[in-house]
Amino acid sequence: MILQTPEQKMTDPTLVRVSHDGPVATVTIDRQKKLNALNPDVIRELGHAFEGLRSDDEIRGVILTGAGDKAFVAGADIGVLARMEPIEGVEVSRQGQSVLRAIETFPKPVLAAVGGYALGGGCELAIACHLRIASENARFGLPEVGLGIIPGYGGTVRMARLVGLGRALELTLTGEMIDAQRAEALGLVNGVVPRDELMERARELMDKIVKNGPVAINKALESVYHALDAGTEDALRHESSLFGLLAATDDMKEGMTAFMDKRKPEFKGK
Ligand code: CO8
Repeated sequence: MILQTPEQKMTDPTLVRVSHDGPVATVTIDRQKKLNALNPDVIRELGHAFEGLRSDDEIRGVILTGAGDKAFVAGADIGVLARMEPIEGVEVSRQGQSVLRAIETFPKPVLAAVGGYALGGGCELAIACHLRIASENARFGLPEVGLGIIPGYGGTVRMARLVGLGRALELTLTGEMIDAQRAEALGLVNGVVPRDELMERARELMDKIVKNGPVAINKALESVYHALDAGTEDALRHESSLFGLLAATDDMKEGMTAFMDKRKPEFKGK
């Protein structure tokens, strides 16, 4: 069953916008009056946005952000959660998890540009992305326990992997917010920048990635994430297989030829 708020029934047309600029797409969650809180419509549109970008050969990287200056995403919609029955709770959690998992396993790099609150499901969404850059006014936290629930979009799984067990437990059990500087110190974000430079600096970071061989970037992501779930020997063999596979690509020939010719490579993603 899909839970709906009364407000949603009035059909909110576009809660997730996608724009393209060269090889980089920007996905913007736009539900500003509720600080971009994730309701089932936002989750569904977010899933569709990434589905569309997955097969778009022009796109080599995605920046995910929230509209407005105040929030990336202030969490799952508490109005929806408040009316949740147990079975629905499982379903709603699984629906959100599958969209976040599609982002985590997205074949191209996904960078979260966090310009304000990233709380609860919003923080979980940010850590499902491959990289994060935050504005100075960003705030992170997993306040779920203060509402009598636990993170249900993968936060109890991904946070410890990202920042370590002790730090993840501190965030999860206190439910307290941390500022961008502390998030950077914990390794929760890759950088902190002034709010008005957020999108520009996110793009600069993404440009440093998408100038590299697209197939290599894809296989690097695959190898790193495979290793998180695999034993060491399996992970090393998997890395070798992917490494060998890249010898079959035009991109490898181009990358190495360009180095020897002392020019910049022009990768085709093949
Ligand atoms: N859900 C619904 N509405 C929200 C949410 C939210 N998470 N966050 C903010 N809003 C709404 C407010 O209710 C308010 O609406 P209205 O104007 O109609 O009253 C509007 O956004 C603006 O918010 P505030 O007036 O509260 O703005 P402030 O600047 O005073 O405060 C805060 C900003 C501190 C971010 C505050 O809004 C807040 O604490 N928000 C809730 C944060 C939170 O607890 N998030 C976690 C939610 S639980 C969750 O994410 C679980 C994820 C896993 C779910 C798995 C199964 C679905």
